[in-house]
Amino acid sequence: MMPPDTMFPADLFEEGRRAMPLQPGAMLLGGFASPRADALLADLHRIADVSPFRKMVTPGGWPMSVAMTNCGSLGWVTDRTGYRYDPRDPQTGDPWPEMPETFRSLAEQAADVAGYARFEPDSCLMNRYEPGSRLSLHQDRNERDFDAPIVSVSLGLPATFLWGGATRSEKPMRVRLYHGDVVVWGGPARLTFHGVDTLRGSGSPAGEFRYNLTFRAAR
Ligand code: MD6
Ligand code: FE
Repeated sequence: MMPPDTMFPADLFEEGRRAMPLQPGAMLLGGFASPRADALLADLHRIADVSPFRKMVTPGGWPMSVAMTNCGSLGWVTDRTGYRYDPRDPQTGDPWPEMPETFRSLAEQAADVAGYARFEPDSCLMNRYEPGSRLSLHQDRNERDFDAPIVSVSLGLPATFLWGGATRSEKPMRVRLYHGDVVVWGGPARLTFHGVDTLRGSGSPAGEFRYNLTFRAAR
């Protein structure tokens, strides 16, 4: 007979990993991406060789402290004219690199485990944080519909994720995100304010950057 604990969904995770709800609709899947992290990073670097990380300018004219690029059929961009999804990399003039199968399957499986079946991402925004980088509280609302969840994968240096509320003024909860952690959110949590606190260097074997992949159905 199978030992009873092989019947729990937690069996999908490696030993010692955890799944933790942040609020209804939002779940932290601790270490979900860890077994595939090397392959994800290899694909990330391959994409960045084609469409490099760059510090985009906000509509207000300030360069962001986080460097960004994209893969998939649409990429999130910001410039003086505003925020939008664009099928081309404005820097190269070419379409964004294709979303690799490693990325797509991870995002679909994480969404599924978190209760969002049939997630079909068409966009992956890739963020690169260096020590001193931060991302102020925001909502993700440039996608066409808010029915699809967002899947967010953390790689490299740990960071403190700020998990706020339905309004900007709610004091955010602080959640430490480590290499291999995945956060999935949607439904009642889809428009929750969130951000990333100033990244601190650590001289750790995780390298000099934190990377974050956010998968969306943007179209
Ligand atoms: C980050 N993430 O973790 C920034 N947005 O680097 C986001 O802004 C984000 O993680 C929507 C959904 C998940 C996220
Ligand atoms: Fe966001």
